[in-house]
Formats: sequence, structure tokens, C-alpha cells
Amino acid sequence: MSEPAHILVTGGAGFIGSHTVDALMTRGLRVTVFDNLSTGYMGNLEQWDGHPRFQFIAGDVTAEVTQPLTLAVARFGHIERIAHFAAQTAVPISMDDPAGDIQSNLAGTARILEYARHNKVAKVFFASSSAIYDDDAPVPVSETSSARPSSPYGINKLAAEFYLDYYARLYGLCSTALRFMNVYGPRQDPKSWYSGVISIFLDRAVTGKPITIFDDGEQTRDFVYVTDVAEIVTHALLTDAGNNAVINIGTGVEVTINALTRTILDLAGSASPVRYEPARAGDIRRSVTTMDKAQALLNFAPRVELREGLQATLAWVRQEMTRPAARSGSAA
Ligand code: UD2
Repeated sequence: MSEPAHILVTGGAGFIGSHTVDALMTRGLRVTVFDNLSTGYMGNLEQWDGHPRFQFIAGDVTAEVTQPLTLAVARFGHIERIAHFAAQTAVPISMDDPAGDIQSNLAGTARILEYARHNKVAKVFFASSSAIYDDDAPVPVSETSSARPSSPYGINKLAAEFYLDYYARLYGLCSTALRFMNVYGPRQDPKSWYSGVISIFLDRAVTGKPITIFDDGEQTRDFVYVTDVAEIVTHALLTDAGNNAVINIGTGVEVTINALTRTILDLAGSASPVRYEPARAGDIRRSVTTMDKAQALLNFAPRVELREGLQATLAWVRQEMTRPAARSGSAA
């Protein structure tokens, strides 16, 4: 019997990356995580510690990757496919340091693509973002909506998509880019300024601290649960589905921040006060995706509805509070 395929997950200690590692390990594959632990946590991978099909390699996509990856190949053999999540993930940081964002998000992706073409990798998955769209694009956004990023983060994600296309045309390298809407769920760091609204609000609801809604709360987002995202990434990575395509990943359900807040307070049984503050600079008003392309090319149908996903995330937030050292594995 042949050995299970060897998959590389860059940024595999992070929020979405670690859930993708779970999905790949559960399918019986061999997984190497390549991560610099700048925002990821070893605690996100503790369930695989010591597993014979799992290895962690400390490394950074802002530097040469071939040398550190020879260690991965020495143990698990040729890397067949790559899920590339390693990135600087905060839009505001990209605005403060555009050149740094180019290094992490664009040059980092180019290094992974160079590795893939020189080492005959069968397929690369790339984590793109709804941040590539024009803020003024009418909703729901589809993959043909105007791409006009309003941040260096979005510019570099879009440029990276062009690199995927270039590698496909010039070298026949196969890839799929998924443009994520607002992903939420367990392991999204509630303490970070740059974290998602759901993890921040759940943390505040549980601790009884005030919740701050920017603007009037009638702005909308499309919230997709992280295990649904990890499953569709795994499907695109391991099959020919979505080959050389860019596809939006959300739910198609548009939710206001006010409605979200009510549900969170209700689920948590919380009396946290709610305050309103002026709109955050650069915030978009409405965001939701069409589902047509994801359905047609990936047969994607999200399984976890918002209330259910919030409940699961709430349980995780409560559990994390009982073990305060859990998120201390970061080198950042
Ligand atoms: C999401 C992505 C970002 C990028 C962007 C593209 C996350 C965490 N971020 O940013 O990476 O892809 O989409 O447009 O998924 N809010 C409050 N109070 C708070 C925090 C947030 O009212 O304490 C509001 C905020 O003003 C916004 C909404 O909640 O209207 C969502 O904010 P977010 O930071 O979770 O995500 P977003 O959509 O700005």
C-alpha cells in the first residue's frame, strides 16, 4: 500500500490553518506545518503533537523556504500539495507597513509558488480575501464584481491571485484561490485588536464587559464558520475542483452587527452594556457574497448556521477562560 500523501500547510498554527490541519489529519494524510508563530499558537496543534503523520517546522515565508523544507521532505517525502495560509492577516497593520505586507503576503506567496514549480507540487491552495473588492461594489459581491482593494492587504492578496494565474499559464501549476468573507469560530484570538468582531463580542459578553459597536450597527457582514471553511479548503486542495479558479467563500446570508450583538448577548445570557462609537475608518457598509460559483465549482453548501456556530464558539471562549495559559505558545 502506498504512503498517504504529504501536504504542507503554511501558517498551519493559525486560526483557519489549524482547522485545515485537523481536516487533513482526519482524512489520514501526512501533514507538515510550516509557521513562524508570529500570530499562530502551538496550542492550536496540541491535538497532533507526537502523531506519526504530523510534523511542525518553524520557518518563515519572508525568507528562503527550500532549505527548511528539505527537513520536511526528508521525513515525509515529496510534498504533493500545499495549503498556503502564512500571511500578515490584519488590514490596519498593512496600512501602517505596506512594504512589510508586500514581504509577508506577496513575496511570501511568490516563494511558495517558486518552491511548488521547482518541486513538482500538484496543487496549491491560496487564502485570498473579500478585501480585494471595491468598497462601493454593489452587494452581493460575485467574483466578477469590481476588484479595487482599499488596503495594501487587499492589493497584495489580489496581486498574489495574479501570480497564481501567471504560474498556471507559464508553468502549468495548478491552484485554487478562495476569497474568504468574515470567518469566525474557535481559535480566533479574542484578545487581539485585529481579531474578528465575533470573538471580541463573545469575550466581552462572557466577562460582562461593555460591547462597542462602531457606527449605527446596521452595517452588514457574511459570517462563515471556520470548520465549513476548512472543509472546502481541503476539498479544493485534494481534488481537481476549482482548478485555477478564484471563488468567494461565505454563506450568502447578510447579518447586521446589531442583530449579531443581540444573538450573542442572548446566547451568553449576558448583561454587557452596548455602546455606540463613530464608524471605524475604512469600514465597508455592506458585505455578503453570491454563492453561485462556490456551489457550481466546489459543490459548497455551508453546514453550520450562525446561531449554532456562535454557540460552539461561545463554548470554546468559556473553556479557554478556565485555562489561561492555553494561548501562550506564541513566539510573538
Ligand atoms: C474583514 C476581515 C479582514 C478583511 C476585511 C475585508 C476579519 C477579522 N477581518 O474585516 O481581514 O478581509 O474583512 O473587507 O474577518 N465591529 C464593531 N465593534 C468591534 C469590532 C468590530 O462594531 O469591536 C464592527 C466593524 O465596525 C465592522 C464589523 O464589526 O463593521 C466587522 O468587523 P471585523 O473587524 O470583524 O471584520 P471586517 O469586516 O472589518
